[in-house]
Amino acid sequence: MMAGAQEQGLKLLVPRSGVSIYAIRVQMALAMKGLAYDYLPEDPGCKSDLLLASNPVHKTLPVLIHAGRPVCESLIIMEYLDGAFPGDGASILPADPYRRAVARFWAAYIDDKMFPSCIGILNTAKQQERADKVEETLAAFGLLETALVESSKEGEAEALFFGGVSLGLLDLALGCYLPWFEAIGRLAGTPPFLDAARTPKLAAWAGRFSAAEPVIALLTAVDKVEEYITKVLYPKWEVALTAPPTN
Ligand SMILES: N[C@@H](CCC(=O)N[C@@H](CS)C(=O)NCC(=O)O)C(=O)O
Repeated sequence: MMAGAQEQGLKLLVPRSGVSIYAIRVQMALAMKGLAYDYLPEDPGCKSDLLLASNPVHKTLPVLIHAGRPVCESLIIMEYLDGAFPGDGASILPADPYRRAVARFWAAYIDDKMFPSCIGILNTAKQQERADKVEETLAAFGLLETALVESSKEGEAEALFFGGVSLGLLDLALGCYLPWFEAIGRLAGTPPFLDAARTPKLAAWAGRFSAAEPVIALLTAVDKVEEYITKVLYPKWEVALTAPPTN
């Protein structure tokens, strides 16, 4: 148990692998708020009674339990932490309602469209399908470059992050994927998706994000993600990873 966890009554159920995008973004949010919690690693292949009782609908991790009440879905957990602990640490959501709406919009886009396109590259041995997924992924990076430029127009002149001068919801939501984008690119043999020539602002943001507190201590190493994809997720994508691309 981490110091102070008992007073807050916070427990976090996470996958044992340590590479979960969704768990890590919540851990970053907890660190930004300065909140202590009990860290409860789970084996997703053997779901505990606590997980099944806490998240009976999706049965996924992470789950936050606050004073005995479960909160599910990583983006919702991050928002909950901001609302439930307004006076603790840094704010995660922008104060301005419009910026909040924009951050939520892009966070949902990244989870629902951008990452599925990217990981979809490994999910097919068909050359055309792979090329389409690469194209979709690059287009998503282009859209986020524009979103970053737009968000800096809305905010402070010195904006370094989507959240402005400090990290916010969208920074954490996107940033947790950085090692995954890199690992997928390596495994698929594509040029890096994040390219300083194509998306200069986003590339610079990624550098700042990866070096920021509390990200630096929590961001997964690319090698670890690559190993997880090949060793744990590998059976699912055996064909795609072993067969040469076909038409
Ligand atoms: N949309 C969910 C995604 C959570 C998710 O996919 N979690 C994975 C681990 S990273 C999981 O629990 N997988 C086990 C399963 O789907 O049964 C969130 O943001 O929390």
